[in-house]
Amino acid sequence: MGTDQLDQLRRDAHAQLDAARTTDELSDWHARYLGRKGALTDAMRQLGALSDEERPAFGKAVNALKTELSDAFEARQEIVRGAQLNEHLASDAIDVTLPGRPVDLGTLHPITQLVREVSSIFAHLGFQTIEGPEVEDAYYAFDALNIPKDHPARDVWDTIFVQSESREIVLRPHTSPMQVRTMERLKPPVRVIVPGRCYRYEALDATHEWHFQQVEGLAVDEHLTMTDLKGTLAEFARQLFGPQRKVRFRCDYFPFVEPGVDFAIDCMVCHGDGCRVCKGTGWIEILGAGMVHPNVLANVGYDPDRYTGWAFGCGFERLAMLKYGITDIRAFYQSDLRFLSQFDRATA
Ligand code: 2U9
Repeated sequence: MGTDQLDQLRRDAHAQLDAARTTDELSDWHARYLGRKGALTDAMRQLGALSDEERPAFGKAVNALKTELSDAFEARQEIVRGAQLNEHLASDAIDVTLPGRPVDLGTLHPITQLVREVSSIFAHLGFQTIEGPEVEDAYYAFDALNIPKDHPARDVWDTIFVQSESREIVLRPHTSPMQVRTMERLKPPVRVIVPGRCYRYEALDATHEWHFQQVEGLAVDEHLTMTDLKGTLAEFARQLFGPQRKVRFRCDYFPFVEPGVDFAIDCMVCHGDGCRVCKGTGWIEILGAGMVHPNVLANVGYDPDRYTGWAFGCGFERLAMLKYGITDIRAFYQSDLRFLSQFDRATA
């Protein structure tokens, strides 16, 4: 190979390099000219065949060409990469004028929304919300609440037992165990509400679930009377079901309160005339309540001669059914989005 051929090689190399448009074409070019088996390595190999006079000048020329082509390669590589990047940016560009794709957001379960609403109403009346364990010692679920072992009242709660040998452990049938625990821990005045999931061994139908959510409230202090109970519950019902609600208190029996009452509001559908919702009576019972039994106060170490208290308990599903006109309790726990997505206040 002579200087002429080297010149030709140089021209070809530059021409092909200028024609390379992609990184693949660039690496082919690199292999063809600068690679281990490329044209310049070939040219170097031919040095041996030259005469002593020709060799130094040719060797120098090949080395110079190698440097020149390497520099040219790097420069071209910059240009090709830049062009490819621009092409990508152009083809992936986002059209900010297009309307966005809708994102489906989940919503809070209707019962969760109601738990928050009830907690907020009672927070404004000075009550703290507390939560407790769903698996409980029978002492807290029954004995401490004035329902001794073998007492017939215990059968009223169709309890699910987790263990019954050495110690009776139950799935709590109401949230009352947590009020007992709270009273054991704190001195009066006590004002708490306890929302939470409860369990009962029930045959299922449109108004009975084996698990449901309940809220119970408890206030204990000196000089508390039934008037405090009546005022607080009336305020609660009016905030939840409308300010014009009439309320009714009637005698009832629960072992942990004395006297006990059932609490009703006038029917918000027929306003007392009688309809299907109120079963023709004009009244809807929404919760049970009463003055805390002195035995329950004594069980937690409060002096029943000094302190009095009142308490209430009600089922959230029943409240929600009344508030939203739902006729089957099972709808809450079937995870049917057609039902759940109707309660789409994002957060409450
Ligand atoms: C303590 C003392 C007293 C809570 C009360 C009721 C009346 C009541 C049921 C109604 C339907 C619950 O959802 S339901 O099954 N509850 O009628 N609950 S008084 O009394 C207490 C609670 C805790 C320490």
